[in-house]
Amino acid sequence: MTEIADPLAELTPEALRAHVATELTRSRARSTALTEAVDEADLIRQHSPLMSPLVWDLAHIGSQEELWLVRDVGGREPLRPEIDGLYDAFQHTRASRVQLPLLTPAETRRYVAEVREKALEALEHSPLRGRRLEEHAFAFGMIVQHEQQHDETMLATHQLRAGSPVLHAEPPPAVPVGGAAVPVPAEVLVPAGAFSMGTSTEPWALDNERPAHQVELPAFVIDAAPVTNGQYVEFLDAGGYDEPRWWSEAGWRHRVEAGLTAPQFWEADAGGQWWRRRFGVLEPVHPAEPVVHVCFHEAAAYAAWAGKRLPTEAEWEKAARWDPASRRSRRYPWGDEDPTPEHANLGQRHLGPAPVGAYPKGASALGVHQLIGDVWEWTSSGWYPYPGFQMFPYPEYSEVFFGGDYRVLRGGSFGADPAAVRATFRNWDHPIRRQIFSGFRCARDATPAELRDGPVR
Ligand code: AVJ
Ligand code: FE
Repeated sequence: MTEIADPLAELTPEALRAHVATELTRSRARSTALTEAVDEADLIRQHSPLMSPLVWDLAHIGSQEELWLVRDVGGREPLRPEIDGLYDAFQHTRASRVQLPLLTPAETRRYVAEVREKALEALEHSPLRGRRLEEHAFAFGMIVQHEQQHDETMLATHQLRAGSPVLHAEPPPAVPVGGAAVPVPAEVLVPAGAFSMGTSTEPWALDNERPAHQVELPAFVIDAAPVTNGQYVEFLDAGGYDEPRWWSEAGWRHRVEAGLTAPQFWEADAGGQWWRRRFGVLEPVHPAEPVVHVCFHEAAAYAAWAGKRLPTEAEWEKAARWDPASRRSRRYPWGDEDPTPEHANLGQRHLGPAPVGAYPKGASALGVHQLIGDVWEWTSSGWYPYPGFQMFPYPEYSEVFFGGDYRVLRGGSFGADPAAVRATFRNWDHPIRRQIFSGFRCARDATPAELRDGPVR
């Protein structure tokens, strides 16, 4: 059960530098598009107390880049030390950032451009080996991912923004991408046994994904696709939101206090048809698309109603990575190659999840679909370090959040960039959050009959 080789190890320093420069440029193009889509007033406005003003995210992207690439790797003096505190996520809550004396949009754009210029100089001068921070261009990869993560956050802010649409993209594919349709079963049986979870070789994997370690799991059954809007409507129609027995105690309390009646951004018309508002467009809810904008408690309640449960994080990762033929864990469900548009709905190519069955080439070795892309998937697992965890390079990315009330999400959404998603990637959030692009799939223990005969479909 060996892990795959480091995919960047083959690159010459020049090729690695070119790769990093491309990724930095691609991320910045996205940040620019997200912040040029709206006017000045919208950039500095607080669209929701859950989110920062867009102009804060942009300057914070620059601030982190300055800290790691310009000051640390580049060894340069601070460009604007007086603003460090403003853009430190730990000094100010998201709700309070709108009141800070933030840089104006024009100052912010100048600042991030200046930082980028100096970061590219640091890229020219770094040997990209030696120090662990520079080995395989890790610091650059970390900053690319950080920018892409904040771009997804800004996309969630756009979703909360009132007013007419400003973002545009091709609709998600209505037919399977890149080939013939593959029937998607309801469920897949994952055989009992050990698998390698996490990674010790993926060069840009963050500290919380490390190290690779063996995890032994009993056989279990997992949904072959995320739960769809159509399935979720059945839960609504069955009165699921009025039945405390499907909800945990904390979940029911939250359901009542927050007045939850359906996924966020949904509304029913007089005829009982569900509509949803997405990036300023009101559309009928599409029954074949994965449900999105549900919190952990809603996901867990649906699973209980369906006679199932949420998968653990380990179950999700085994379903995604374990290849019974080679007996090893892959980087992605489909293999070790980086994602292409035929594999997964990532990178804001579309402004929503694609219908179930859209990505036959993205299925895992075990036949589980759409694990990567479309929607972040809630798991039942809390946010804990793996055995052998070593904080790197700073505690505020992962470590300070361990052990809280957070739940782990896996897989990445349509708004997550390929650079910031892998089958080992771990996300986390409060169980009540649903402004993120969150959905789920269900799992259950295998029955004795399934253990004997294979899955019942
Ligand atoms: C990994 C998405 C939980 O946005 O809070 C961004 C990523 N960390 N800047 C977050 C992150 C620092 C983080 N999540
Ligand atoms: Fe950040």
